[in-house]
Amino acid sequence: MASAVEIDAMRRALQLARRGPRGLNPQVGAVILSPAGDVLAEGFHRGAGTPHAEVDALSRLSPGAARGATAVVTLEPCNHTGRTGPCALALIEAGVARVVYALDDPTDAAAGGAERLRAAGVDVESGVEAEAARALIADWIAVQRTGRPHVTVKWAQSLDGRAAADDGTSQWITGPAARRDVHARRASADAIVAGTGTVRTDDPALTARDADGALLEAQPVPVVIGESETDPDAAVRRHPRTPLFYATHDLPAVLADLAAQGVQRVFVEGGPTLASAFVREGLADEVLVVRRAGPSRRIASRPRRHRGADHRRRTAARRGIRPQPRRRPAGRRPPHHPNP
Ligand code: AOF
Ligand code: ZN
Repeated sequence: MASAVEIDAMRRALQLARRGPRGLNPQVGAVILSPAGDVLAEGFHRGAGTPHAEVDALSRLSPGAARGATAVVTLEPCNHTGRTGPCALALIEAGVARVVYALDDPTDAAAGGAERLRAAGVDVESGVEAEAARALIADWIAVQRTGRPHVTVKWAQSLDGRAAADDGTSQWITGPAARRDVHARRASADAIVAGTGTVRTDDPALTARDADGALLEAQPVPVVIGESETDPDAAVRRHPRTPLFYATHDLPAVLADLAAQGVQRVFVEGGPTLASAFVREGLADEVLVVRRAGPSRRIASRPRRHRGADHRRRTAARRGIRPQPRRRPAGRRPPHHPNP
């Protein structure tokens, strides 16, 4: 059982973890406690290629100072040599007597640290504050599982059900409340995606702003997908971060490449062509439908009346045309009857 002091230390380690960046590696924090329960050192991971949280904490201690200590870490100490060496070994070599961690490492490459520690005689306990630790790195865990970032598609729809006004003025399709919400969602993404068509017609800045229009500090990277060229003067080229251009329609390949660059969450902003491509290809984890509606007036959606075959036949007869048979979904074709 973890002691109250260890649980407190884990909460502190979670705070430390949040100081690190989202990216290719998970955010991880560590606290080293003396046998009496005093904090000896703290550490956190500052991103791929830099020391892991445990090693960062140990590096703040003089040699031998961690002998008999307890290491409290938000993720199972790794067991592999990646960009850095195995943390399990570093803890063993420092003489740590006990390790308390929150979550098992979900990757095949790095897992096994707990076993290695136990085999070396270290007392190991897992699952402490696991839910908070999981919530902190949920997006990173999902990327490990799926190989691509989480995708939210913004689906702008006017009240007549169309995705954009015919004159291309689609940037005003949302009400003020919806625009605020969209900015909040932009800011919580790691990348904002738009198609070349939208960049051409709407010239969006693809920046995250506050209610007064001021740039927020954290800016997701702008991503432009499509084969038509982007104007050298396009607003997106003045974005505080260098935009990524993908001259392709291969969306899974784009997402895999973004994941390989540490992007965990993308927000697909525009426009209707790109949005429907993400949805059609089954790549949308979440669709955000925003509609033109005043801030105080709620507009209930009116379900479309389902019109049966009779209605279609009557309408067609009135217009003097022969109705086309409705296409059946694939795989549900009627048995084939050859002509006698
Ligand atoms: C830890 N402590 O602070 C972190 C861990 O390529 P590397 O060497 O940076 O290893 C990255 C992997 O290590 C990463 O995918 C994850 O499994 C684990 N991250 N492990 O013991 C840490 N950030
Ligand atoms: Zn490690």
